[in-house]
Amino acid sequence: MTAVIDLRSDTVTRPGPAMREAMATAVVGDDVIGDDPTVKALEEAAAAAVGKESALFVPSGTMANLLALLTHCGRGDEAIVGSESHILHHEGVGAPALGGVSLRSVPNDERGHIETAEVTAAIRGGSPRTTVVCLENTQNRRGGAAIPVSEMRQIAEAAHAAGASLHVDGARIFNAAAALETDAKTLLADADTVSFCFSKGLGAPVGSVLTGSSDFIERARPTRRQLGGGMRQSGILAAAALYALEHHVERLSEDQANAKRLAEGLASIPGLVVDPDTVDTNMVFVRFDGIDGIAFTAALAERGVLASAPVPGSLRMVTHLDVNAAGIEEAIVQSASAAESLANA
Ligand code: TLP
Repeated sequence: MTAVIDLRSDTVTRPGPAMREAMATAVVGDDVIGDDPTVKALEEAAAAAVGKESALFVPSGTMANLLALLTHCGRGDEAIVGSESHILHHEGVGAPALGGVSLRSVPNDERGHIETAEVTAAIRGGSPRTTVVCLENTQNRRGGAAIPVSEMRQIAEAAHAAGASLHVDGARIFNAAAALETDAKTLLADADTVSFCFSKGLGAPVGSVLTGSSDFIERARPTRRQLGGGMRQSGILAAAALYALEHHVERLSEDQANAKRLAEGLASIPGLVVDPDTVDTNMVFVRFDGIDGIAFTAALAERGVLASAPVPGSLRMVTHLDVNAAGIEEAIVQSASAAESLANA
């Protein structure tokens, strides 16, 4: 059998030889003491890439979002999040559990959009008090949809008018920028804070950042320590992230073309329901018509193609730098074979 084609997530990528070389040769210090030059270089480059003053390197996207909420909100304050946000569904209820922050959700529609009026209506000024509105871009549980600048701007204005801040969970913000044919700075111009990940489509093994004003980041720093996120010779990880930022942003459009091709191929297979027009970035969500989704996922895995199911009732395939165009064609062939085996069962 050929090598496994792992489309469970873009988090599964492994560092290639050039990235490993950058890690092996990184100049490091002790970042908790504040003297790791590679971490400092990464934080500067990351802040610049999204047009913010400062950045803080953290182990995960979950910690970056948690730090954002713990810094924007005091105990008893409220954060507004999308009903399909990663913060609400996949981050272990961190901000409520650890910071006494309440999460109030506003609806994400089928394509991940949030109505500005819903945000305005949800913001509260008394007790509880809304101190931050969170947007996710790309919108993972809504097919990896890219949320346009105009929507980001309107929601930022609504938040700011009510005295709240805007935090963007931009785990895959460079995928969004590529899909919208803009740059991350433009897309994030109205955001107060932004988190993004090196360990997803950018292909680094570990790491995310929280970015924002220098004052905000200095307030977040002691909380990172409190959460156990202070890392020592983390320049080794930062070197991989820096390599990713320098070499793997431009190529994200390849992953997105592969996702489109995958969606088109899957759409022609009886029993699979996919709309290629809804594929904005590197995710393809598949629904089923007359086929059992769990049995299909298992049949596909037997054929060497792995997919995941973060949203019940659908299957997700995510393209990334470890799967090329030939791998995508193979995934389509094996999907057809898996679907046929179940139709004939
Ligand atoms: N998402 C993972 C899973 O947790 C679902 C994935 O495979 O897509 N924000 C967004 C929008 C994310 O998609 C993720 C990870 C995170 C934050 C958290 O990042 P990590 O896993 O680094 O904590």
